[in-house]
Amino acid sequence: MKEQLEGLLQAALKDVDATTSEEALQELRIKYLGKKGALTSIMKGLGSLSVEERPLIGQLANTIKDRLEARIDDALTHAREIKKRERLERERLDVTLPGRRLPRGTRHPITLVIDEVSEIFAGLGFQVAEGPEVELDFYNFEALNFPKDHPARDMQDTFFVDDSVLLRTHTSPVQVRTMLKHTPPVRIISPGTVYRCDSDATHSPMFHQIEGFMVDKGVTFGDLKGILTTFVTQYFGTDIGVRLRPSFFPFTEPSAEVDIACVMCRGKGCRVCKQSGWLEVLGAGMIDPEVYRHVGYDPEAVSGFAFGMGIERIAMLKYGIGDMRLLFDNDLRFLSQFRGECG
Ligand code: 2NM
Repeated sequence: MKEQLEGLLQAALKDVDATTSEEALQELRIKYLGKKGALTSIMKGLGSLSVEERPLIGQLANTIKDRLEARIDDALTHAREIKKRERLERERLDVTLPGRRLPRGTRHPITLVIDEVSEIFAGLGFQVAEGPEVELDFYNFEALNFPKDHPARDMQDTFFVDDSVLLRTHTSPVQVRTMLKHTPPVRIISPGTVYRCDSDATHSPMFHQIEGFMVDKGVTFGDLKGILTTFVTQYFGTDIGVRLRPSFFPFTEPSAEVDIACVMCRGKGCRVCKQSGWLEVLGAGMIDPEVYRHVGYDPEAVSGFAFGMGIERIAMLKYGIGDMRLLFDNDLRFLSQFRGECG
């Protein structure tokens, strides 16, 4: 039995030495030391030994078991170590590799103009307000002193949903909503999308506006001129020429148009300014007392001015865009030329 045990030990050690995988080592442990293993089966013969031999063989069996156990544990530790090293090698990361550049989007020029103009008016104390594009006739026309038979209310210009609901034709209803909600002093600009039933090379049925207004005690036409001149020179350059011409709007009296010296020819006369040397950039005026009555302001106590501009036109002048349709085609070769930073 002693020879049997020593033979088993030699065979087992040889097996262990020849084995590298964790799974195979676990199987060897079962094969030699398990409940139905080789050692157990040899020890079944213990009962046939003499009383003197039995403890000696028992001791030998224990020693063999411990040695084998220790060898398998060592081999397992070694196998796990190798496996871990292989995994680390496989998953090796070169942290010095340069990163992959993500393609960056650009702001649409319409958004860019809205952001730039808002920034200038924010500096003059104005807040940005927005409102619904599907509007009530009351906010779009009635409260703004557009008489029922005014040409701007014609089916030709306005997309009606029904008798009293329409797509806003300007962002002025935002001013009306603001005045109904807040008492003076108020200083607001309202950028947004507007709709008019008009479509050709120079008119899109969907376009964009920025309007603004200011109402307080004692606001004068001088304030209008000062604020709008400040805006225009900050946006188009301090050396740009500015002039005001008399005009008409249903919601302002008196009304004016703000021109800048042509950005292309600087006032000499060219195709862009139709040889006049001037470009119209803003409509404006002192808010008509009739508007105040509709929103519950006292026209005797407060006064103010309002203004509006078409963003497509401003974008074309600012960025030298020759065809308005470029602003609606969304061709990336065009759009990617504008500034990438957002916000
Ligand atoms: C313009 C020109 C002149 C305007 C007036 C108002 C309101 F609601 F305060 F009466 N909002 N916007 C206005 C005035 C708009 O756009 C060419």
